Amino acid sequence: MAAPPLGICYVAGAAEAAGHEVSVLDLCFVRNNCGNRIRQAVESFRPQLIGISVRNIDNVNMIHPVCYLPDLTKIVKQIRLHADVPLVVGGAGTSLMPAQIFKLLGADYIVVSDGEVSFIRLMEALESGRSPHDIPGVGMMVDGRFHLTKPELNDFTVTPPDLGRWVDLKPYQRIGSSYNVQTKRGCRHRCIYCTYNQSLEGNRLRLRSPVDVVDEIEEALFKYGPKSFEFVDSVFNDPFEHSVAILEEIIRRPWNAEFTAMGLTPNRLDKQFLNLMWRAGFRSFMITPESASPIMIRNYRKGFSPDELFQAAEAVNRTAFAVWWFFMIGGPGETNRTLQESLDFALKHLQRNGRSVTHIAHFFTGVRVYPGTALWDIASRGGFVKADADLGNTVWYLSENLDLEEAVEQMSRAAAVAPEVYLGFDERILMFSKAGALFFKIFRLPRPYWRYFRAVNSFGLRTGIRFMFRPRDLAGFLKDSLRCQGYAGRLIS
Ligand code: B12
Repeated sequence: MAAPPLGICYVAGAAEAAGHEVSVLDLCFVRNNCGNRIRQAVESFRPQLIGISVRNIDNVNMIHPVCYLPDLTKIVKQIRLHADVPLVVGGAGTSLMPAQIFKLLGADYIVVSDGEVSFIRLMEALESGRSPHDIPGVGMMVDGRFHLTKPELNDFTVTPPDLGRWVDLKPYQRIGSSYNVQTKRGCRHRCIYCTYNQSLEGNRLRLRSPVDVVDEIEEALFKYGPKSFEFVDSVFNDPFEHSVAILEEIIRRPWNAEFTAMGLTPNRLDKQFLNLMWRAGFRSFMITPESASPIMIRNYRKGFSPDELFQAAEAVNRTAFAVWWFFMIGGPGETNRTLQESLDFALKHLQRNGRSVTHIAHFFTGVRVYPGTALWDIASRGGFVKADADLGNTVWYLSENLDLEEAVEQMSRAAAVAPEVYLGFDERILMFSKAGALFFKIFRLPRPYWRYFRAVNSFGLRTGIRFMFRPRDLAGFLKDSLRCQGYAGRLIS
């Protein structure tokens, strides 16, 4: 699921609008010769400053953990080899653990949270020989110690990112990626594990005018003709009225486009709203209840009631959307009973049974513990996370009341009868996603391509190959994987 680098495009656009000459080098599809590409870019552009966007530090998968930081350090080494200029690091990954990323990459400056204003002010300070240490959101070494000035979260009124102006969108479009659009910043939810309302976007909602958002979509549609657009807000349908205004504005325009969104809440996801989404051009979306157990919905502080969740599922079942549901197993208070409640919800409400809707019910085991979250405090109070813990080490929460062997059994039983149930373990098939994308493209199958997970699972179940590649002792494998990483909860020893 390659995502065009929206963040760096915002920053590039803002820097250019402030009078700087800017060039973006996208390394997403460069496999082995990053060094060459970096050298060529440096030689042709001769930058006076280089910024790196660190979006992901790892894949947040406890079963198959992949850390991207070693590759990143190699990239930084190459940059240092070819350019003797200040190096600034920004992006969501950086904002999650600024001091650690700063140190690991040996950067000169980092920018936390929104990049546009801080980056420009940083460049102005460097140009005029002033120290940028007091610029909001900027981190650097001061008197031998890392110093970070608290970010200021400005209103969301920046230059539209114009992705195709900065990066080649064709390779993204070839593998089915959408054109990403942000309609707001900030999240007012208080889910215990989440970082969005903290260093990433803050909890003050900063809404863009619906007309501006749809103007941006219209311009991109005519300039680059993407097959689909994806809203990348933390929660697309919150505030409800803002999302309604955007959908209505899309409907008012004379063109048609296809939309999807990452992150909807079940709150007020009723027949009327779904109908509006459909009329605007939505054919799929992701939704993140994380649990269907009343206890866990409360413990995670999800901000909706179990009834709202059931009603949302029933309303979705009367549509033809492709919907990817996310469940996070193992948070504080999770037991095998609460897990079963979530599985039963998937088996009862998220199965196709002759309906036209396609559900994927994705169950992840373990909850990533990020610094600054309420979950971090819970884990610290339990003595599982030490105040001086090495944050570069991934830490997972797994409830002490969850019997892991039994949990694996429960999930496997559900997956054996429902192709909709997709386990973290199944992410292995993503290895074949490029080949899959080619197949779907040749046969002109509708996007997003993840809607075919269900069909793939169904095929796997019928032929008996679904569980063939699973480690024989999945619970044991999980425990080993946990032991290799930092972890919290029952398995600490
Ligand atoms: C939408 C989203 C997705 C969508 C993307 C859809 C799309 N077409 O773009 C989907 C669902 C596909 C997705 C997938 C994944 N995601 Co995601 N995703 C997000 C989310 C919610 C928003 C990202 C976004 O586009 N923001 C809008 C842009 C404008 O903001 P931004 O990139 O942060 O950029 C701003 C600043 O960071 C800064 N900045 C950025 N770059 C730079 C560079 C410089 C030099 C400077 C100065 C500043 C700067 O300025 C920008 C403008 O203000 C974030 C969480 C969040 N709220 O940020 C997670 C998040 C980025 N995702 C995350 C992860 C882990 C993933 C996956 C690896 C999950 C998985 N196992 O598959 C994949 C990876 C996909 C990929 N190829 O990168 C993590 C990364 C953290 C980590 N541990 O690594 C995040 C932070 C969520 C989390 N806390 O777990 N994701």
